Amino acid sequence: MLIKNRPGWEMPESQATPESVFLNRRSFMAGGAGLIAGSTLPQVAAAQGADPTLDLYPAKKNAAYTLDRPVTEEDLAANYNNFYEFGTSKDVAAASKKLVSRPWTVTIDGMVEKPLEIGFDDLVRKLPLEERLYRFRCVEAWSMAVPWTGIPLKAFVAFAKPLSGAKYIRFETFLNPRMASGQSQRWYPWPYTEGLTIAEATNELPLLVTGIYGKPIPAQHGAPLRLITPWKYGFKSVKSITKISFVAERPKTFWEGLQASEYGFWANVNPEVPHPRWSQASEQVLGTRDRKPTLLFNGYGEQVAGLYKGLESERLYM
Ligand SMILES: Nc1nc2c(c(=O)[nH]1)N[C@H]1C(S)=C(S)[C@@H](COP(=O)(O)O)O[C@H]1N2
Ligand SMILES: [Mo]
Repeated sequence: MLIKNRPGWEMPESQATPESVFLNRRSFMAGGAGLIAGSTLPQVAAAQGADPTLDLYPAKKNAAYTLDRPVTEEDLAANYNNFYEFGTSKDVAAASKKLVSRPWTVTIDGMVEKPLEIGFDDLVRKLPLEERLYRFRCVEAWSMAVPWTGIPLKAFVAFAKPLSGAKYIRFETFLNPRMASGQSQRWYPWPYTEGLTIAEATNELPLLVTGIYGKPIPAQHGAPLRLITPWKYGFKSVKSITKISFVAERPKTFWEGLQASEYGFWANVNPEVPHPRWSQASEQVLGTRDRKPTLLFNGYGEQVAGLYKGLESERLYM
């Protein structure tokens, strides 16, 4: 199962051949229809230039996760993003199309039984996928509510088989300034990294997200694989993950590296602890004129409050 592929993000864009182009060429040489007739669904999708995981959507809905507000309009969520690799404005959807998300290799390493490099399209078929409605809260005090499709992180951890010494998971985004011009800005500590404790990672809430609105996730939301931790500020939800490492020490995150006085490791949502630049007392709901009061743990206290017993002396909320 060890797949050694030079990841697309290590090559200049001009040299990277997305799998869809390769397969198109093959199906053309084989006479197109002939090849498609004997192929599996994902092969047909890829041969047609579509996402090779398209057949997995829409995934089964998990009805346990409900909302107290309407779902944010898809277009709105897709055009108001934070993805600093492609620019620091909210208008990065067009620029993020430069993201080459196939082929995409995920490295699983550190303190695990067997370190692994695996193609994203293989990984996603080895693990359960489901759709959940979650509220999402950025530290800039805007919020949205969206249907994510993903792998419960807990199931991924079981798949990775961490050793007992592993206390944290560290997530890392690609590093390729030729593909992502924001990464030429040297004052940022690229690549983007984030982390969770193993206890947080094996809680029921975090999702390794592969889709949104019942479809494979588009570039601007962090294709092909990103994290979602709905009780934490949005910056914990690292996009376009290429490496997941199990480690003994608390990893230093991208935002801590940039400004440790403003951003901590835990970053749990709390209306009573302001960020130096944004009060967290209320949030602006995207697409509405509503300002809603912020809830402790973004309303997910029932699921996660227990994780922080005995840690009250730590900077849990920023
Ligand atoms: N790699 C990477 N991941 C990232 C970011 C980023 O700039 N780069 N921004 C974070 C922030 S601040 C937020 S609010 C969310 C935004 O996710 P969305 O654009 O899908 O709504 O992504 C997070 N993950
Ligand atoms: Mo954010």
